[in-house]
Amino acid sequence: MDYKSFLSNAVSVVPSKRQKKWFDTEFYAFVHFTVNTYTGLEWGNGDEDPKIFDPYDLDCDEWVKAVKSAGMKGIVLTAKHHDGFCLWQTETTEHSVKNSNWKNGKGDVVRECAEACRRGGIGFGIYLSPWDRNSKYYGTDKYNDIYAAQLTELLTGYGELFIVWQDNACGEGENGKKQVYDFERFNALIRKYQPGAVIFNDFGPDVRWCGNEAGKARPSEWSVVPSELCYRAENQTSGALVDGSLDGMYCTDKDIGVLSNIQYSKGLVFAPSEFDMSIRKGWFYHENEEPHSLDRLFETYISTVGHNACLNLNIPPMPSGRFDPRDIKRLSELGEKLRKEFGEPTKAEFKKVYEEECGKCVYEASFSNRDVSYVVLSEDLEKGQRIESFKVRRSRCDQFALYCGLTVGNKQICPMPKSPRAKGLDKLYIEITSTRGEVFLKDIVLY
Ligand code: FUL
Repeated sequence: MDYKSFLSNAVSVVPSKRQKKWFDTEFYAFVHFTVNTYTGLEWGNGDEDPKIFDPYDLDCDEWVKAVKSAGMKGIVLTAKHHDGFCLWQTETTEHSVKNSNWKNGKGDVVRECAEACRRGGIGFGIYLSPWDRNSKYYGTDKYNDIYAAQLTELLTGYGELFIVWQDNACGEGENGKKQVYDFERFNALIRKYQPGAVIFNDFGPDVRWCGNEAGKARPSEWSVVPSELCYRAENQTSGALVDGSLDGMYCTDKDIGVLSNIQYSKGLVFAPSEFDMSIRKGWFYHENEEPHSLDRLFETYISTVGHNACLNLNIPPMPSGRFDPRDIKRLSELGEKLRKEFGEPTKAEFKKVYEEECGKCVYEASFSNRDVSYVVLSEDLEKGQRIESFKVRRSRCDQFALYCGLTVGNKQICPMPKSPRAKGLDKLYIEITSTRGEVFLKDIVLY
């Protein structure tokens, strides 16, 4: 394939409807809750007594209120973690809320959480761990039937889901055997019962893992990635230049979607990244852990939601079933900070100007005189992700850029210098310094 066709192939890779909707969700909450909340473990052994699960003061409306105060638009609940304990009234196992004393064994955390999300007008999603340290069938074909049945109960019993989160952690079975998960079958069930939900998995189809649990983004976070990595994605473009060259690629690699990789891939897919991180050190509640500082959370927001990805921030409930007041406070501080920084958008009028001499694309953005703290750029993803690098300048020939960036994608938040150089402006220039094709910005918004 010649270079020109290769580039036009790369920009032809576009998001599905469900991926676009997911991008709009931007920021949502993980809720890790199971028997670990009562044992202090991060990975339960699977032999925990269901009776220890007793969220006597559970209030999912409080969860929803707290996550909304931070501007989050959904909750993803661990319906079952690696220990195998099910938070809903499942027919598939005795290892569930049914055998706890909570609400005389009649409680259902999945239902309470789903209904509270519905009441609060935010999305609801589920995490269902394929790794199950309780099931005696783990490591056999029968376990895949059980997992499929659990998934079906969750997909059909709790209304619309916005995401199904598949954890790839795969440990030992009772007999030392590892399970070969039948993801093809599981994903077909999700598509059948919840066609609007995105499927998160390290390897696609819809949303990929960013590669760490610390909110650390790559300098360039592409949504168009080699199909060797997200091999479960549908709609792969063909276009192998070198067959099999990237087969060892993994989500933790330093570069994923950069030209030097995609040029030598078997094909390309649209698979944007999600950052999952906990508000504290652990995924489950440990009383002695403190929430991260407001600055750390705010910076993580900028470098994830503002870096062509979504942020899934975990808030672990306490044994009572309530959120810790320290976390509630931090969430509301974060919401306040986000409203302060991004509460008053100014949409710029913008037009494309071409510099004759080098054919480079520059956007001129005009707005009424203001001090600029952030310039937020979005590409029209219907036309594919294209921009490789850009500079924000206050005038066409200013030697010093206010900001130098790489990818744009769904949303790129560019913090401006705090110096007088970003004050009292009524024009800005976005100079596209490298691109995979003609550029289509969708929005330039100033704060
Ligand atoms: C990992 C799990 O092992 C952790 O316990 C946690 O659930 C995290 C979100 O995914 O793979």
